[in-house]
Amino acid sequence: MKAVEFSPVSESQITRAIVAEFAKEFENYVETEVIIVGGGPSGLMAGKELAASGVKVLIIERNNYLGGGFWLGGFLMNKLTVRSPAERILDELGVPYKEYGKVKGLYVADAPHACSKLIAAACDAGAKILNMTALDDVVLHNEKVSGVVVNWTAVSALPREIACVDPVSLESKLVIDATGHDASVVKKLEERGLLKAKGQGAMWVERSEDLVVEHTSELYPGLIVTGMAVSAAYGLPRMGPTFGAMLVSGKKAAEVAIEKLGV
Ligand code: 48F
Repeated sequence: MKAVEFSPVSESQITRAIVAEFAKEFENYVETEVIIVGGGPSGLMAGKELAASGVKVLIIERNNYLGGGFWLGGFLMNKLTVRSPAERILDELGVPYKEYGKVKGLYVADAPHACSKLIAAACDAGAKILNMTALDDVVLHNEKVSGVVVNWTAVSALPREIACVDPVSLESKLVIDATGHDASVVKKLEERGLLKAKGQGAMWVERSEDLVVEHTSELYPGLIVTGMAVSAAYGLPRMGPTFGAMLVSGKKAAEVAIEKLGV
């Protein structure tokens, strides 16, 4: 290999590049059309679809990594499954998969491959991401969810006595709860007696996926639910390690948002 000479850039220039670009983007996204809380399969899918339709969309994720439960099929095994017709979304994302043995309509794909393709698709479409950022609360104007209150994950993870740092607010026309089983945004409304989440039901794969998609909707003015947050809100059965409904529900959440925004 020939000697490689990198451009002569100093430490301070690198720091300035990070700070300046982050601040510019953050300032731009302090007000946005849609905020998605949770960067798992349903949130990423909703973000991709919204951004592809020209909607200004920000995904908030408390972890450093995106993808939620989509990196693993289940039980620490990195093969994920989808049931028909969700393989069409794998086609759209360019994820290779195969039908499992003689079980018609059950497809298997490599989870890291599928997850990285979905993350790339959301970014390529133009969705912006704030990772290491945790939901602290909702912004509520005239009984409508109008944004989120967030803090750095590192700050929210520390005990109150040593991290008394006020969070900041981001305004949006709509918020999508894509926080999975936690249904974190829904819980903020429940804490105030504004709605009652039914809690997740027991496992029943055959019913669960259709029901999650069917119930993907605006749960409270300004708040749309998608993915497993739908199950937690409506008391639907869980589905375990199969992901078709997460992808289809993310698509439907984007459609609901687009209709509400009148785009
Ligand atoms: O859990 P997650 O993958 O939710 P999903 O999109 O998909 C569920 C499936 O993975 C699986 C299943 C069915 O296939 O049962 O579990 O509904 O992704 C949720 C994301 O939200 C983030 C969390 O780190 C994860 O990446 N999240 C959760 N609470 C918060 C949050 C919060 N308070 N603030 C920011 N991010």
